[in-house]
Amino acid sequence: MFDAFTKVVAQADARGQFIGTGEIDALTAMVADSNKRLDAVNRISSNASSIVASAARDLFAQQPSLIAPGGNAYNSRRMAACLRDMEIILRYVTYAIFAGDASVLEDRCLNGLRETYLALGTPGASVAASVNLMKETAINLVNDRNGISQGDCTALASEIGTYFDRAAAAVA
Ligand code: PEB
Repeated sequence: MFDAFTKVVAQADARGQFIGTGEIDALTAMVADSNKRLDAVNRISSNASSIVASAARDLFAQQPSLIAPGGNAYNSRRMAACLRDMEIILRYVTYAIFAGDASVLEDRCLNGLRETYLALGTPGASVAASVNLMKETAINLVNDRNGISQGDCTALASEIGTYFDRAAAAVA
């Protein structure tokens, strides 16, 4: 599990080299923008249950067979497991945003998840759809200019998008 700094250290060490100016510049830019990063993590984390609930509502509206008899989210036990899975994935995405690195998400959440869903008979494409729905809400929340210092969050929003994309691609 790396953050943006330890990842640079590990890569430099693997090459047997000092940390280069390009890497220092990139990390300097990241530090300069770190309040935006922490605000984004805070906004997503403190709205996690509504992000999950609204994505789940949209998913089941788009794919009603999931909650019909025989569907993988049919009955309250499976519905609970589904909402829990969405929350777990969102939680690891917030860790990746916080760390500025996807390895925590990859290693502790996505690694083997496709195989788990295959074994469970859970449709991975539907899980990916739920991740994309959460992505939409989370990024809108990050870009909401109300009640926050104004600034350019374009780069951060697209970085956040890549973590959701990795999660969706891992199970699709
Ligand atoms: C992954 N999900 C489920 C299980 C596991 C995970 C290990 C089996 C054990 C259990 O039921 O608790 N656990 C989860 C995860 C991590 C982890 C992400 C990462 C660290 O440790 N069903 C649907 C939807 C989708 C869904 C498409 C979007 O129709 C999810 C929600 N996951 C779902 C369901 C089950 C499940 C289990 C319904 C229960 C399946 C079953 O028991 O038949």
